[in-house]
Amino acid sequence: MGASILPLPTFLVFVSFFALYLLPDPVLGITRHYKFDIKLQNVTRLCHTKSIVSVNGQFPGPRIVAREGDQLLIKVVNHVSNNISIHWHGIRQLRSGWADGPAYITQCPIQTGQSYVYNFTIVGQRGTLWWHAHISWLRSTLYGPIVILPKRGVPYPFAKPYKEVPIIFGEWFNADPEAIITQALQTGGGPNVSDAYTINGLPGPLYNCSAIDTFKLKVKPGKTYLLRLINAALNDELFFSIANHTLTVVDVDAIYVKPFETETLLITPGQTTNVLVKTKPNYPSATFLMTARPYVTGQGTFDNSTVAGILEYESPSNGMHSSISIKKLPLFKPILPALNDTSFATNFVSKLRSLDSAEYPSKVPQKVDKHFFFTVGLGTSPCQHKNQTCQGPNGTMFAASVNNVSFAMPTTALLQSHFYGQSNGVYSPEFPSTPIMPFNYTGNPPNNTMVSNGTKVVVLPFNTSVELVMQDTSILGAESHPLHLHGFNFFVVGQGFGNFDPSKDPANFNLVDPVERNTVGVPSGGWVAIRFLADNPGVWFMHCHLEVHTSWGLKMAWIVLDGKLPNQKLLPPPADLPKC
Ligand SMILES: *[C@@H]1O[C@H](CO)[C@@H](O)[C@H](O)[C@H]1NC(C)=O
Ligand SMILES: *[C@@H]1O[C@H](CO)[C@@H](O)[C@H](O)[C@H]1NC(C)=O
Ligand SMILES: *[C@@H]1O[C@H](CO)[C@@H](O)[C@H](O)[C@H]1NC(C)=O
Ligand SMILES: *[C@@H]1O[C@H](CO)[C@@H](O)[C@H](O)[C@H]1NC(C)=O
Ligand SMILES: *[C@@H]1O[C@H](CO)[C@@H](O)[C@H](O)[C@H]1NC(C)=O
Ligand SMILES: *[C@@H]1O[C@H](CO)[C@@H](O)[C@H](O)[C@H]1NC(C)=O
Ligand SMILES: *[C@@H]1O[C@H](CO)[C@@H](O)[C@H](O)[C@H]1NC(C)=O
Ligand SMILES: *[C@@H]1O[C@H](CO)[C@@H](O)[C@H](O)[C@H]1NC(C)=O
Ligand SMILES: *[C@@H]1O[C@H](CO)[C@@H](O)[C@H](O)[C@H]1NC(C)=O
Ligand SMILES: *[C@@H]1O[C@H](CO)[C@@H](O)[C@H](O)[C@H]1NC(C)=O
Ligand SMILES: *[C@@H]1O[C@H](CO)[C@@H](O)[C@H](O)[C@H]1NC(C)=O
Ligand SMILES: *[C@@H]1O[C@H](CO)[C@@H](O)[C@H](O)[C@H]1NC(C)=O
Ligand SMILES: [Cu+2]
Repeated sequence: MGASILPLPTFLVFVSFFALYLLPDPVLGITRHYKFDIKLQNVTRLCHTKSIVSVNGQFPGPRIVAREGDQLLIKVVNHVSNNISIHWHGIRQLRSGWADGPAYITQCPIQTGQSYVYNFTIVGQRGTLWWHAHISWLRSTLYGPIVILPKRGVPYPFAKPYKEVPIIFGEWFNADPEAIITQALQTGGGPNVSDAYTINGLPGPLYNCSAIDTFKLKVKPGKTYLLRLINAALNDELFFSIANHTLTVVDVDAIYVKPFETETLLITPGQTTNVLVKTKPNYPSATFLMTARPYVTGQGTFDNSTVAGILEYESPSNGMHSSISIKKLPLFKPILPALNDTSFATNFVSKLRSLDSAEYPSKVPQKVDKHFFFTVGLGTSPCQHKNQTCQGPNGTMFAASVNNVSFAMPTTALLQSHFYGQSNGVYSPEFPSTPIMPFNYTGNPPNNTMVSNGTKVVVLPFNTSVELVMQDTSILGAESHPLHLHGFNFFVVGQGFGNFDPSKDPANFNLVDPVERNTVGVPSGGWVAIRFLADNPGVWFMHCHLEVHTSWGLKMAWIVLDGKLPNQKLLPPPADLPKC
């Protein structure tokens, strides 16, 4: 039928006007409903079957797909004996702190048989984030991707990929991770390490009894794929590479960056990285491994194994490569940096810059209202068992702290206490803004390695512009710590090795196009400086995303007070908010 232009009948104009009126506004976004049933599921990996806590019987858990501007209503129903809470990692949660999820910080846990609807809107973010349990070590099996597409009709600032594929790294334990952390906290020693790393839940062919459990990415030649990488491992930063294929980094933590090419990338727990991969123009006579293994700076034992998936070119229809012949093709394996390659790590993170275009300007605070200097690292606490030695250093228990305060978890949620003005006996607003006893943070360890403890927070007036320097300590050996801040993105304005020098280092800060993100690695034996605007009222957790360090107390919270205007205030709690 040829094209002909006809005047629209009046009734059609009416209908289309009405339809437009009734259809969701593409700019404001739509409401998307999800239901998460938390239940047990049997899973077999490495020839070992065990019962895991999962969402909707899926491992890894279901993918959430939304557009920037959409509202999400996610009903979480707890059918297991564990207490549960779910965190939407990296979502800003503007005024909706009740939906953030860390147990005993913004909510009491969802107890057995209970449910809670997480209600939040995605504002000003597009890329990849993820969700995970935020209580004890349950996130070892409770995690999944959050894919945030740009608003309808808004293109990516790079060529539209042919396909998009989430790739989520995890850590598999043959034993029950809850038993592992319980045992470690009792003995005071380091927890048992994992048995494998996983890609989309699968360890891959480099482990015994695991070849069938291999993630395969089937590709066509001459196309561009967008890989949405997420590090959901419990305790390990990871190097990642694909043999014979270059990665172009375009987005981290749901913020666009200036694109750059790399053969290998580093991703800490809590971080996400979107990369473009261009496939070869013609069918290669080969298949290619994609692998990940840890970057480790600490002194404890760790899982040094390698997870692998396969990048496989689909058989062309002309039959030149049958699926049988593909199996006989040579297999190429990428070469990853040494497990302790700090110079690679430093070089990689120095390439990350925010896009800072007219459309996506970098809004790094130029002036600072409040400066903070926090030491982060390990220490010890006295053995809790009378007449027994503990398995931490010199018979003590491992601990970890920020400014020597090891965070003591409250038994009720901080956000409720704050909202109802009942902080008494729950938390104190006395978190030190600098170390109480300065020392040579990266020099010889001090004689006294014991930490103090308490439930202390920093209170910030609305719209305070904050600069925070986080300094690694060498008390039990220098170590890189991926610090994650809830409720905000921050700008990484500087970093370096040794002790931060407030008289010299700020002169080198990048206040033009620093990378904006929600999780940053504090360099091993060094420091990192971040800036953020405290424009989101609520209680916001900040912690190391190496779960064992969080368990040992490397965590604290910020309270951002309400502003004066009505739209600068935390909303009241939802009626179904769980109680302690
Ligand atoms: C898991 O396996 C055990 C032992 O075979 C069985 O008793 C249990 O019902 C299974 N659980 C589920 C959720 O399938
Ligand atoms: C979700 O939160 C918004 C406020 O941000 C509120 O207006 C709305 O009623 C809530 N929706 C549900 C289903 O609770
Ligand atoms: C941790 O490893 C030790 C030594 O292999 C073992 O005896 C212990 O049972 C393990 N703990 C857990 C909780 O699996
Ligand atoms: C893959 O890379 C290796 C090492 O650089 C090289 O020897 C090999 O020829 C490449 N293979 C293909 C199919 O590109
Ligand atoms: C991993 O650790 C084991 C035991 O400590 C060791 O035998 C092995 O060589 C290590 N592998 C790598 C790749 O470093
Ligand atoms: C990294 O490990 C290798 C051996 O595994 C060691 O020779 C080297 O000194 C280490 N490098 C650093 C910077 O610790
Ligand atoms: C600990 O040792 C002291 C003396 O050595 C003894 O009196 C006490 O009963 C012991 N306590 C426990 C809990 O074993
Ligand atoms: C443990 O004790 C030894 C010897 O007394 C000492 O050299 C070392 O520094 C101590 N380590 C810690 C972590 O306290
Ligand atoms: C801190 O210790 C390091 C390593 O021992 C040393 O090089 C540095 O000079 C010390 N710094 C100060 C200020 O004492
Ligand atoms: C630390 O211990 C050493 C040896 O026991 C001692 O010489 C030194 O004075 C102590 N340093 C401090 C700051 O107490
Ligand atoms: C916390 O500190 C108090 C002293 O302020 C101490 O009695 C208690 O044992 C500490 N708790 C832990 C878990 O270290
Ligand atoms: C679950 O959370 C409630 C409220 O904090 C607490 O009283 C209870 O002991 C917890 N139960 C388990 C199994 O951890
Ligand atoms: Cu840490």
